[in-house]
Amino acid sequence: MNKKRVLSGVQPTGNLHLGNYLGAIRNWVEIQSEYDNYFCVVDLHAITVPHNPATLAQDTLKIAALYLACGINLNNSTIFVQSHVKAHTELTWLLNCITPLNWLTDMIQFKEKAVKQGENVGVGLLDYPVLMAADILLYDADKVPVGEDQKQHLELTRDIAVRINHLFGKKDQKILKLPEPMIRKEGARVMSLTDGRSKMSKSDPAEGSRINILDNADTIAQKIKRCKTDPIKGLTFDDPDRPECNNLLTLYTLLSGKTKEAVAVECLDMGWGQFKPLLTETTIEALKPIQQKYHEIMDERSYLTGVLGSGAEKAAATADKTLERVKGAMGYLPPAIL
Ligand code: AQP
Repeated sequence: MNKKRVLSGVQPTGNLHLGNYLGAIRNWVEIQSEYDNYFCVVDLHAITVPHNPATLAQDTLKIAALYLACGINLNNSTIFVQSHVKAHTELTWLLNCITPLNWLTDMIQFKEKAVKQGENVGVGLLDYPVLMAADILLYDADKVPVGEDQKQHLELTRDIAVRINHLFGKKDQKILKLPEPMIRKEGARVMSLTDGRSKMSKSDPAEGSRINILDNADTIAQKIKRCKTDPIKGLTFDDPDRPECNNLLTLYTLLSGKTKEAVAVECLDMGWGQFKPLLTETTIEALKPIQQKYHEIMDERSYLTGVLGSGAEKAAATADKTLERVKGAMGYLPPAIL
């Protein structure tokens, strides 16, 4: 029986943090053997906010190396760079033309990021979810493992697929497959270290708000030492008045591999002076093997570019078929076969 297909990706913008790892990549690794997986570095998304051309290529390689370092296995998974597969931009155009404008202006992430960009907000930021829909629909993905922040974009992807099927499909013949989000409860929303009510994010100007996967031991220790806590003794999950406490306990649970119940008992009578060194040690130990592997892979540049070259070839073969199917349904004249 054919395995169901998974697609997901991360933008090469800045450093990957624990939110990206626990909300997305770690879950990819855990489920990968059950699925046929496509994991892309979504570099076209990276320019929807101002970017640095001098670092984009290197950042793209870094994310691909981190996928491998975190445990993505090439026996189950294809790793590729989004801009290497031309069908992504072409399908985006076709989808743009059937997507109502108000579907995009309603997107929460657009509204939040547009405020930060002020008058310089570009059309690309508004169109980001349509590009994301193309990324997913090109691969006939069944499941899309993401963090909670992407749920609305997944719903939009489904709406766009329904619209294409409705406008151009035949009764029993769907053109595009409707994907489902795969959002794990634990780690779906890792919060900032400086404000337990906002999500940990690459674009937060406060470096101390996040722990990056590649942070060294001293940096991790400093960030945890300075992170926001509260004056209450005894640490508990799920208290709405203690968002920082819930977030730090959740990080400890996920990084230690212990159950929530075991952590609740272990930390019930602890103060922050006892808990912070424990979280620091656990974080450093959890990230150490990933960091070691990452540096080995980055030192073997030709191996990495080889992985991305064959990944792009395999991805393009799949994506081109979907693109042709959509163009055929929309009535395009196929190119002449010479
Ligand atoms: N804080 C988070 N908790 C859980 N999951 C998260 N993700 C991002 N932040 C968290 C998930 O990581 C994946 C990659 O997302 P991306 O590359 O699109 O990154 P992003 O959303 O741009 O990451 P940031 O840090 O949130 O960046 P900015 O600051 O630009 O908004 C996705 O699956 C996402 O859900």
